[in-house]
Amino acid sequence: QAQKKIFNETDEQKEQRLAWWVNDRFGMFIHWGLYSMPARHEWVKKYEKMTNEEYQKYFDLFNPDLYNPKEWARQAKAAGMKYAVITTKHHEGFCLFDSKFTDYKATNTPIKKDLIKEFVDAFRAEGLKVGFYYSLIDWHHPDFTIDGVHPQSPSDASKYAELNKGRDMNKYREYLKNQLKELMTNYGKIDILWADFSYPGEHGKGKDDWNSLELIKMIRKLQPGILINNRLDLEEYDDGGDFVTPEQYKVAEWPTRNGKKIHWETCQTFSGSWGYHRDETSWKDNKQLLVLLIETVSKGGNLLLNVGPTSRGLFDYRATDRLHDMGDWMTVNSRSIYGCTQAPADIKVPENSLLTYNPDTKRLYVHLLDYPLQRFELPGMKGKVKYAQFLHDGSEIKMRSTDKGDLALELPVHKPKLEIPVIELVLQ
Ligand code: H79
Repeated sequence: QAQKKIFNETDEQKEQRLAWWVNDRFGMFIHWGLYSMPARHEWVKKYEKMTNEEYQKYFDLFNPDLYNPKEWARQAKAAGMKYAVITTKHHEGFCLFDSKFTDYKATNTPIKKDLIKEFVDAFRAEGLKVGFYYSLIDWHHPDFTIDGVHPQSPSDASKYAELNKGRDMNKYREYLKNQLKELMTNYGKIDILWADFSYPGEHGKGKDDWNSLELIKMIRKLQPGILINNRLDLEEYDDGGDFVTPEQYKVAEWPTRNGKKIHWETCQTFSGSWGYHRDETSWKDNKQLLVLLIETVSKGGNLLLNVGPTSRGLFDYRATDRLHDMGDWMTVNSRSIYGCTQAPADIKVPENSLLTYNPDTKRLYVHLLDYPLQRFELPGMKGKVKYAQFLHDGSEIKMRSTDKGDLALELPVHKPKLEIPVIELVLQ
């Protein structure tokens, strides 16, 4: 089958470019903008059909006086995250960075700072990789045409043409290009560009509206090592995106393209919305979050877990608590995450567990979701295991034969004091 390609890069070169990301597995998403002030979802402007005038109060008063990205970086790192992707601009159009091409930016609010510059410096200093989320959609720019996702979009689509008189997507395309050029030029090395999102169709926007082909070429030229997600609507090309991005749902199995397993990263929230939401009560608990991470790696993917900082510039205590608890688990169990992937297909998944596998060390990790009573059977593993131990304390787990002559482990009666204990099996 003929492959349509944009770049001259071999599969091997691509794997090298993505090697750090495949190894690291776990990153932090950060959604921060004016919407942290209403604190009721980052789509509030659309959901409540606010005009620019109604939304202006947030811009006039935006003053995150407690912003300290060093503390954010510390918390991300302590949770075991290795990279972070921040919203430089979300759909509302507000830029956290200092752009020459708009006045609608943080430097013109009471905080008067390039928040992205400080973010990049702080996260780099902690040894974390840095990514930029950039919204292709813009609900503030006067040339962005009103369509199905715009706050001012009327229910009757025949009214779009009238409303869009005076709006010029050519100018908006120039704006996109100019801003992405700034982001790819003014902040040093950038590891990820996370564009969001395309919705091709009659009342939507896609590659021709953004000029995606030109954008992706410019981005890769300015940042040759960068990874780019798949939301520029360039799916017809084999290399129109480096990884797919299942958002807020669980993939049934490792995603494929033309029958081949592909790179993927699921992005997930703590509580449903991405921006800070004061009143949301649907927060996932520690076990759910750990299962999310482990299950993702067990299917060969990455997890980008989101925090929505408050308008004062802090992580909400509910986020801080959860990051802290994940960090406690990661401190002793990260070996089952970093450098790991799906277990070989011939290995049977034991009951109530999730498997990950490190192909370099040939170690298999059994995550015990429901702690079994004493005997734990590993069907089909007889003669394949050299040594078994708990990962959190490196204590030996004795192996024995089952009645059927298979392999079983002798676990202590009491569950070790951690949410999901992990058994490390050193394979022959
Ligand atoms: O930034 C976060 C979200 O705000 C943003 N992506 C994450 C990372 C996002 N929110 N929703 N979506 C992406 C997908 C939304 C799809 C829909 Fe529609 C918008 C469904 C209905 C309105 C666009 C228009 C697709 C169908 C109609």
